[in-house]
Amino acid sequence: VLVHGAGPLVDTVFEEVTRACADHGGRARRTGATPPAGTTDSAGPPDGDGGGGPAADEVDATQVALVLRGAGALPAVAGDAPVPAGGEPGALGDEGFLLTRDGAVTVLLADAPAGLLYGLFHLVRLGETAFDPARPGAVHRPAVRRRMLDHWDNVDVHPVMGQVERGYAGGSIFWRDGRARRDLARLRAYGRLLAACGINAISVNNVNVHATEARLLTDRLGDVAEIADVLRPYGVRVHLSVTFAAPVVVGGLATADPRERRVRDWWARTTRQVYQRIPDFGGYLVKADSEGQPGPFAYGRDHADGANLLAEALAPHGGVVHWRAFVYDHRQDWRDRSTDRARAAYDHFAPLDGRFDDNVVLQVKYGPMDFQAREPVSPVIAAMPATRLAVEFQVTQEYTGQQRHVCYLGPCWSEVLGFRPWGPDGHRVADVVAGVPDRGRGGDLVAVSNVGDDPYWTGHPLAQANLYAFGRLAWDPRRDPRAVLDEWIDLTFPPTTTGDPERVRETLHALLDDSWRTYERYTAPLGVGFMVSPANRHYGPDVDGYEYSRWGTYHFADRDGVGVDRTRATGTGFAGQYPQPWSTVYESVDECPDELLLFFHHVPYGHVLRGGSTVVQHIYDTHFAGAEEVTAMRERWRDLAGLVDPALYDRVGERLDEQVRSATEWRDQINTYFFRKSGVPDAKGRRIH
Ligand code: BDP
Repeated sequence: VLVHGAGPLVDTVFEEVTRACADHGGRARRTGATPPAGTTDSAGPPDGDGGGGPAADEVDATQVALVLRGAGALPAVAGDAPVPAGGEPGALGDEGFLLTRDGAVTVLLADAPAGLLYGLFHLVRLGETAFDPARPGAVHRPAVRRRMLDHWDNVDVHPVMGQVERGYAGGSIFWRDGRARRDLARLRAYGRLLAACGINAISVNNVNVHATEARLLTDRLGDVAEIADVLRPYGVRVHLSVTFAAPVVVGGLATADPRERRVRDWWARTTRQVYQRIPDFGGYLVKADSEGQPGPFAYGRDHADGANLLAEALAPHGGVVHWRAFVYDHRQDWRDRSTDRARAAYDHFAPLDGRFDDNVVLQVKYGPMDFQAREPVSPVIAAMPATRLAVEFQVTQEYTGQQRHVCYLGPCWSEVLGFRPWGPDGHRVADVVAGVPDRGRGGDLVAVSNVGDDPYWTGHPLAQANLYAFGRLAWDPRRDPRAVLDEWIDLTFPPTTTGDPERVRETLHALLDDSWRTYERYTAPLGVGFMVSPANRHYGPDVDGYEYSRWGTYHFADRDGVGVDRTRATGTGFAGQYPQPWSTVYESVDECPDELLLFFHHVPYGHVLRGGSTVVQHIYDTHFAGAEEVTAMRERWRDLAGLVDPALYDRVGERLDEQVRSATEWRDQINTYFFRKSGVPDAKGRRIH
């Protein structure tokens, strides 16, 4: 295998190739490591062959060449002919690559080092088939330029949220008890994992910025720089969550008002220092005027003023600000039906379209509420064509079983990305994020990370599939999530490491494939959301847990019916935030898709769904079915006894036991609740307590 090119990322590629050759046979060669005169990147080691290119016999033996174009003369890989140029130099872009063949040689070309890195992982995914002479050449490029994970990691252990807010995989890989962990080997392994998933940016601390984290921007910047240094060779740029009040909290100013000269100067100066230490720093992530975080409202300014303040400081250095649209009144009066949390992001941000600087990315949760298992797609995504948007997913399973339940979210994200806000002939959400004239300026895909210091990275070993799927769908949102799942299974449980590979593959696929819909069946019905336990940090059922509280997350169940009237005609008007045809579809109780009925409408229990059954009967049926499916999953896992690693087998088994218990609890509480409210017995005569 020949690796041709210079720089830290190409070094990473060479290391990977060397490692693979050591494991599977073959020999790794390096050329082009000395950058051509005039370039400044001299981080690569000297050419493996002493600088002159491979000797003739080695040339003939080359079977695979990974070549960075522009890194000096193209090497010869077969006889005397150089590798094919593969089209216009530069055409492959910052991260793209071309996989082709030159006679007997498999050739991977890239125009930038990151392309070579992603190409390498592509080869790994393809395995033997990469070398099939019949494989047609193909260019690969990511659909979305920034594919980012947000870590909600605290530096200090938070008294309520712990080390990682909504973390279900142990401690943080970055921080412990107020200090940087400096576990560089683990960080390196993490960089490798991220690159293999196609993720190229992370933020390293919680969006809720507490006192110690605020200092990461200033006197604790060295901790961030260290992480950036380790992740750089994997093509991952580091971002930081900052508090809007930083000029006051760590800058010693009396104000953080965006219109004040000294505030702007402070951000400019501070940001310059950040870039001196971390030249490829990604930028800032801000949760402002949301759930108690400070923001521009305190100074009578709006979110565009706030975001542009930071954007202005970052612009000279090429950085971006991710400004979150998760803004709502978290002190609502539950008796007041005229307010609606679902409306809030649109009401705040849609009027600001066109006012954000070019390096502001408005980060919008995929649904209007808060990462529920089922929500309509946020109408903000269709309302801001002049603004860069990032759609935010939650890989960490706060509301989807907290990594104790198997819940493969690929199909959920794929539905969101494939949703067409302007109807069947219009663009998709994925197009808006990728950038499309008149509809979206192009932005990012972002997700809250599910990774911690757990030996399996994600607590539940099967939750790794979600991390992988996020990265892969961000690279190519049109991919079938089931194919992505199979890819993950093949990479994580390679045939050589398991007994009976076919059975392992089938069982894992069966367990994960429909698990999101299974989860939906046994939890809150028909898109109504929540019903989770406040006392138990959103784990397990508590139907009325949030019903009479300030958070704006209500289902309005009474003796006659359930659901939230969000119509224009009689409700909160949220349905009117969508373009046609969806605003009409959602407005109509007859046209609204069943799975979202209770998100948009308050209906009697006897209301007949499009699917044919009544609302209350549907609730009973899905809850019995969901819990049964989990029991079947538990049984099915036993098929793998002795076929996969025993520790992994036990870990998954324990969690499935808990999922059976929890799904049964959900079933019983939801069914009993609606039976008691409605007085309607189960048409199939099943026992409801
Ligand atoms: C909610 C979480 C909370 C986060 C918030 C956010 O419960 O911990 O701080 O989202 O996204 O889902 O800012």
